[in-house]
Amino acid sequence: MKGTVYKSTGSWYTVKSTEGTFYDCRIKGKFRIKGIKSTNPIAVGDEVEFEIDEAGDETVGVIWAIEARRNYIIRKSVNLSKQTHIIASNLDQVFLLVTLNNPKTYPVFIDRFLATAEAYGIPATLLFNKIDTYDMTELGEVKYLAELYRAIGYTCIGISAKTGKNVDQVKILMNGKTSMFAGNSGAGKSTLINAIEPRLEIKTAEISEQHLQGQHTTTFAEMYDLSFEGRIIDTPGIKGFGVVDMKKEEIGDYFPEFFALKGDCKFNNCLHLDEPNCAVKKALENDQVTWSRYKSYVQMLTGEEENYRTDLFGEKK
Ligand SMILES: Nc1nc2c(ncn2[C@@H]2O[C@H](COP(=O)(O)OP(=O)(O)OP(=O)(O)O)[C@@H](O)[C@H]2O)c(=O)[nH]1
Ligand SMILES: [Mg+2]
Ligand SMILES: [Zn+2]
Repeated sequence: MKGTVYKSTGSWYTVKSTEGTFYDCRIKGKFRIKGIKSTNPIAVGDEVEFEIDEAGDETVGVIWAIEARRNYIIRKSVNLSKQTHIIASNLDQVFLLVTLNNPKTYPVFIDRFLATAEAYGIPATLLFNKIDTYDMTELGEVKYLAELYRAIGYTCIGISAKTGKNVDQVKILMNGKTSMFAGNSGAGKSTLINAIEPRLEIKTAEISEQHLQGQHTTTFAEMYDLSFEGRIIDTPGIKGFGVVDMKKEEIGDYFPEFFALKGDCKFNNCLHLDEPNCAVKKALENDQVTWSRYKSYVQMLTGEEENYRTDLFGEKK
């Protein structure tokens, strides 16, 4: 039988068969997927082949094959720095929920996320959530950020998952697609899914008063069918996306506004650092490229990752 993985807890997988029945499955043997050292061999979104094993009264599926992935989003594993964790695969698009505070989403986090999506060729949209809580200054900041990222080519929407403001616009974008919501813990991913599909009643939780951060309420990625055409994947809050094995010369290509200028750099392998006649540096001086984007780029390039590595993924306490 063939099916799609809707949930994975590491030892159990929920698979929806092509006929539309859900099965609890385990995996058979070891899956080694070429080129990826991952802590989870099978992820949400994977297309798999499985067979039904009748053990006594129990019906258990056994996954024995996985189809090639169209794409996937990963994060680095917490303890095994060389290993990666696949968050989800076979995505049509990804949405990043950005919040100015409670929790604060840092620009470098946004830029890493966008570069990761570019690297895997997945269209990305930024959702500035919790706009019901912002004062004029903060709304101005949202406007500034939205304009910055729109100028690069990303769709940006200011929303409130709580009041439902502009959620319709998100629904329109989700129509007919498999989407993933990503963002820091507490940014409102699960709340937004509930706003879109109230019957799902996904668990959400208040921001911790002590740390002004989310509490890692969602612990496993899970896919849900929507009542309109489309599927959504809720994911646990993460602090960083891993772009593993990205070559130095490649990173600039995942910053679309840099990539557009690359042809005007003197050297075709220009890293936009100290090379002479660099079009990106020139654009930076003319304010056509923003410093925040450039800073994120340099940080990714120089592997200034200490914080990023150690601060990667707050495990459920
Ligand atoms: N005021 C306001 N609160 C919101 C909004 N969206 C989410 N929240 C609140 O933020 C808190 C965290 O929301 P969750 O949906 O649990 O966040 P999450 O991104 O799923 O977090 P994790 O599962 O931990 O990754 C909850 O108390 C929500 O009610 C919003 O638009 N406005
Ligand atoms: Mg959640
Ligand atoms: Zn250059």
